[in-house]
Amino acid sequence: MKYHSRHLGADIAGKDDARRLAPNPASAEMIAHLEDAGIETLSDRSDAQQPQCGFGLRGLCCRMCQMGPCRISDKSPRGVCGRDMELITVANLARAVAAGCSAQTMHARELALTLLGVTRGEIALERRSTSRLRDAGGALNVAFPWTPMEEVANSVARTMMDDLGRMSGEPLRALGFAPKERRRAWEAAGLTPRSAALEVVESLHMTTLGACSDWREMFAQAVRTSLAYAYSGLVGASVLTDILFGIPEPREVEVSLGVLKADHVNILVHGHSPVMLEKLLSAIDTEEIRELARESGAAGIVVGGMCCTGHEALARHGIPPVAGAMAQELAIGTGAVDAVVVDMQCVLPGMQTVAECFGTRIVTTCESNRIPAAVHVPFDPERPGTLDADAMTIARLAVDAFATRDRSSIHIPAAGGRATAGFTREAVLNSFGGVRKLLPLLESGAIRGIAAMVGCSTPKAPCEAGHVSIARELVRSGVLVLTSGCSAHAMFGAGLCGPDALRDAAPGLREACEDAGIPPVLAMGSCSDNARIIQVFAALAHEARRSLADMPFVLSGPELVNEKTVGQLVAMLAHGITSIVGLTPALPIPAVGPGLEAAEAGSSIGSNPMIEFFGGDGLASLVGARLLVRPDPADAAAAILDTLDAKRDALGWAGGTPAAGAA
Ligand code: XCC
Repeated sequence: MKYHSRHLGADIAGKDDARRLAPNPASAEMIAHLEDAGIETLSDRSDAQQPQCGFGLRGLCCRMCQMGPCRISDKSPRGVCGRDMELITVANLARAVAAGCSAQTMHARELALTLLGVTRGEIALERRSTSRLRDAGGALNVAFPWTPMEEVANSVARTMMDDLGRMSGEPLRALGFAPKERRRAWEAAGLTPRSAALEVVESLHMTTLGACSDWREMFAQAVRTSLAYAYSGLVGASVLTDILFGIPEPREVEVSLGVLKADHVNILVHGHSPVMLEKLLSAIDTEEIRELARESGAAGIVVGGMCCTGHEALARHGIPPVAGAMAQELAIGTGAVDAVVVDMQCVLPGMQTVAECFGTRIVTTCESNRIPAAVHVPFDPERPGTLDADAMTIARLAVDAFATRDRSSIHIPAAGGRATAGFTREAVLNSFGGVRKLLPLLESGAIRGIAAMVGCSTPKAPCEAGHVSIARELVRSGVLVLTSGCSAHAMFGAGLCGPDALRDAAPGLREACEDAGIPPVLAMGSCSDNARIIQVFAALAHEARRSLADMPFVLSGPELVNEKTVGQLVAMLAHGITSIVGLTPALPIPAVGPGLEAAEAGSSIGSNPMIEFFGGDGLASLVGARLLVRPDPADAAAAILDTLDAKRDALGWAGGTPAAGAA
């Protein structure tokens, strides 16, 4: 432990903890290796920042005008303008959601423009899924069964683009993908979203000085923005990616850094949008590039996946995942990586330092994302004419890097493993024989509940340890886990999606998963594919004829980092999914006011209007969910199980499965 944060009521990890406690042995080995080599990484910079600002950690500082910065305490309970704790914390939350929505909007925009380019014949891609396109046309109400597919594709892409960007106040068309029960609930609560752009602009407007003084209305705006994000952004990107590149099928792959090979060209793909990735994989597969690699003395070419572009590569091509976003420096630190091809988001500026130490070439492919020393080969979906040639340029550059780099300092951890991943809504339901077979497993208690485990990993915890220890306890207690993004990378590294993952599972869950031929932790893809998790939840709630808020489902985000994941958290709450979060700064459950003493003593339960709203009846009466903060993984697992059991009790469903080994 680096130190105990009285503000978070949590132990904050230091680099030593990451090295000792990282559940993925490859990560632990690389942290030690880079320390020995004197190369700075995320953990060093995190250590150097400690202790972090107690006001910032609780979302209590306001920098939204130039009279500040202001910070809230018992001594000064209002900022200069008069904003109080509630208004400041909710404004910080709303701005984080707006930023997250903006990022996802750019991701979905790239895909919508790509689909338009394909329909116009400007991009040499074939649409891979007619069924997803047909469904999207239906959900967006732009196609009849007899409408020609090219016309449907055009209408889907244009409607999605319009949902991202229009400034009029009409409701989001992509709400056609949402459960009807939720749409009614949002409408009744005044939470129906308009376009993503309008909701982002309105969030920035309402949070600027003197524009809104009612924190409940500001929170409602954050919810509308999160829903625009969820449906135009997450669902938009997930559906468009399926239409363009095909619906994934689960597949078993090798995982972790051990997939890199010292005598091969090693290329990592990193980011979120898979358009350049698809072209790059085709380029690497050409005789020209294979021959170039042979001439360079390479025994072959390895492509490894990082972050969410890694999930896209895994799900559709079986590319092995090597690391989540927060381990990107560790991957480059193997010294084996010839090129990292990055598109958009979660590309840490610090990776450049490590890349320079090893001569690794960084290639940026998104106009939004520039890195000073990188080679920039951008994909502009509005001018896609050079896409194929650009992909070849990148492939040649990676092979050239192999030929010219100093390869004397390669250190590839041997630790690895296997994982089954690439689950869609269809794959999850079909594995169990359909929603009609899966629901009775839930009703009987064979499966105690379903937890969505999502989001980033933070250096405040020992390198993915929060995700892994919670997931292990949930599986042991009979909970099926659906995961995505960097949480899924943590599960891969710890073997929780692998062939032995059922060993410690509760009997009911083990039997159900053995019959289905799946692990107890199902990796459903990138962060955008949280859309798939919502769809599984929605299918079960529909089959049970219940509200989503009634069902034994939870969200666990133990280490949320990116503003995108804050937006996803609010969207899940809006779906009635009670959420248990961990070491997350700037969330509006500050340990201040009357609850200060309890919070400082280490409890996350105090009493102030924020805690009462999010953890009590305020949010519950609005959308049917609660937000609980549990930084300690054991406390988080207990809160998840309590939440699931309370839902089961209210439904009158049988009790949960006893934990494995329990009497
Ligand atoms: Fe977070 Fe999404 Fe980024 Fe990983 S990648 S750091 S947002 S979990 Ni999608």
